[in-house]
Amino acid sequence: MHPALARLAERLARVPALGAAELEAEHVAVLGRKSGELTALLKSLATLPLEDRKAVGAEANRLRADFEAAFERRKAALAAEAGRAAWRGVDLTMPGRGRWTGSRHPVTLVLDEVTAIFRGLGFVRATGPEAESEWLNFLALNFPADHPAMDMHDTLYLGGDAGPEGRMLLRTHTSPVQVRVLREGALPVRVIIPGTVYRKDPFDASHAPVFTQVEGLAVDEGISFVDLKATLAHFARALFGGDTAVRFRPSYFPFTEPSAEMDVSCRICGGNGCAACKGSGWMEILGCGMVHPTVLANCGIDPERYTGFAFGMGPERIAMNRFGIPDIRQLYDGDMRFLGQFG
Ligand code: 2NL
Repeated sequence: MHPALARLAERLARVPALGAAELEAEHVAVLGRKSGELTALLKSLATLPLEDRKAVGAEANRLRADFEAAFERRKAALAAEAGRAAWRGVDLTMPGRGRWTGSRHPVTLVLDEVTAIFRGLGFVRATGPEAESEWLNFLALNFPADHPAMDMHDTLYLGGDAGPEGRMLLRTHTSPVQVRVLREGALPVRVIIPGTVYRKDPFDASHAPVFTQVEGLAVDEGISFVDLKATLAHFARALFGGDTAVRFRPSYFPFTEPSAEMDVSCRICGGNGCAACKGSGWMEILGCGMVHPTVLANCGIDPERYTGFAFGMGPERIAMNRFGIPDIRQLYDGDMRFLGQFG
């Protein structure tokens, strides 16, 4: 027997034990076009004596087919082994992690409901910037220049030079949007304004430095306090249920006269008095009033011809009351296990 055939047969027997890198090297060493031992043997057949050529040639060709098959098999076996190694330590009986499902924030749920109710009454949504001037946020709204809300202590001033309408600040309510709408002068106006507002408050169970407000405004000829009461009573019943009682208590805001707070019968106890309403049977949900004539005049509107009502409420408070959330921080500390429960 040709000595190369014997050596190659031994090499073939060792293929099933080779590692991945050795397998590559062995493939080159046996079948490589330039340096492969079997390739060299096949090339040398022409130089053999005629009587050997046929037998050696047949054996060499069989070896080539056997090597090719052995390399393929070993390669597949190594790939399967690597696949199994990747799963080692993975417990296939563990429950899956489940897909993340988004949900709406409780404040968004309330905001959407409130705006939808007013949309049904012909109000349109308006928005405006969160950085405003002293004029738009305070002075146009009839705040006296020495009002405590204007203090550095209560309002976040932005620094930098004062503009033609005073220093710049982060709006403390959404009312400057209403001033912008009124200044445009396209009357009558019925707007509902949801938005983020800022106050220099500590972040505690009942205050947040960044929170949400919804305000509404209707200005036209002949609007009276009756329109205010009927509109807001309808709103309360749409939001809290048709059997909700409402009451208006006198209040004070610089931008409305007269001013009132609207209470609704407590949804927890139905008005009998409980811990949630501190025994009163009522829950305060919004402030409102007839737009102060000075505010209309500041916006270029003739207060002798036009009147209007306005109101404002805090959706956080309504959401906390509706869902029984005791601490406003739970709405804003981003714990999705908590926030995922509502919408
Ligand atoms: C509250 C009370 C209120 C308004 C907001 C308003 C806006 C203009 C003119 C007059 Cl441009 N009024 N807004 C009126 C009454 C009350 O908010 O307790 N908000 C959380």
